[in-house]
Amino acid sequence: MTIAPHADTKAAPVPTQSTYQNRVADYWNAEENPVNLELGKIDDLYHHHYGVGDVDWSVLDEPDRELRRGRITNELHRLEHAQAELLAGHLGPLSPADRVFDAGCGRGGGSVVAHLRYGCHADGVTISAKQAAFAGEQARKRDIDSHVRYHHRNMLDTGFATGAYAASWNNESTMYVELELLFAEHSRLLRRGGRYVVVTGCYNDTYGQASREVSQINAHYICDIHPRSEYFRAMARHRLVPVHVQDLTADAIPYWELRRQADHLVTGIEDTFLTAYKNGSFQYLLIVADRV
Ligand code: SAH
Ligand code: GPP
Ligand code: MG
Repeated sequence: MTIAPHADTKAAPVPTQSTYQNRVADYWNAEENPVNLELGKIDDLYHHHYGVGDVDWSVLDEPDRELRRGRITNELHRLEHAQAELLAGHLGPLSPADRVFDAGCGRGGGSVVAHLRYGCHADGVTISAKQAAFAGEQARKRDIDSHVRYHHRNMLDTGFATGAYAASWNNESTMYVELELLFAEHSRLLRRGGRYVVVTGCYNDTYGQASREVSQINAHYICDIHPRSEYFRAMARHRLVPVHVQDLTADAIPYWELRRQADHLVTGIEDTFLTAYKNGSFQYLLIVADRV
């Protein structure tokens, strides 16, 4: 007797990982930064990306220290959420019958945002077993676990069904993988006419090579920030044709200006981001592409 596997599962949940990928998983299994957990607690949307848009600087005027901290936390979360909504807005139009793939899903906020917006099915993939379990628990608590699922897998080798996805994205997760392998997998998973969206930090080719600050960010997160050019080269090789490109660098700076003043949340990387953005070596980028 043969047992038909469920369309989007496979026997071995986590394929062979490199030593590097094991170290990345260790980082995310251990990560408990207040800047991520305290923001997520506000509305149970846990994001592991930064934020875009103007800061409401009046939050700093609050004289009571604890209230001021609370207002700063809320404001940073508002800016992170704005980024999640910006990305999600480019995935559509989508219908509740559609399926989307969240590559490098963290604690799961992005897939929840996409589901709430479109009613679609979502598969989020993270290399961290702890994050996948955390995100799954959040989906159960919201009672959306029939639609939003999280998997402890490698986004380069998901085992999901070919052509099954109407849209897919990476929100700050491309710097952990080789882009050629990543876009090959997105291209395989997306149906023809499907939509791919990436928000990422990249180094600016016009600067030359990676700056000291870019290298410091790499060391901080154990990642490998790619040059801007590499995105377009690798997408073109994998039938992903850009339809919209937006330089979000100027929109990304206010978030860091506020975060550096959040003494209850800082991690120590804030000034490095600001220097990198301001010296022109680093850019925050949105790319929207069609799978042709
Ligand atoms: N997109 C999420 C999380 C970004 S943090 C958000 O916006 O909130 C980077 C994520 O990439 C982490 O969840 C990490 O586990 C994941 N990641 C890194 N390398 C991966 C790989 N090879 N396969 C799957 N996930 C990976
Ligand atoms: C995740 O955010 C950070 C990354 C995926 C790595 C680097 C991103 C670049 C754009 C270079 P996080 O929310 O976990 O980070 P933090 O703890 O600093 O808020
Ligand atoms: Mg964060």
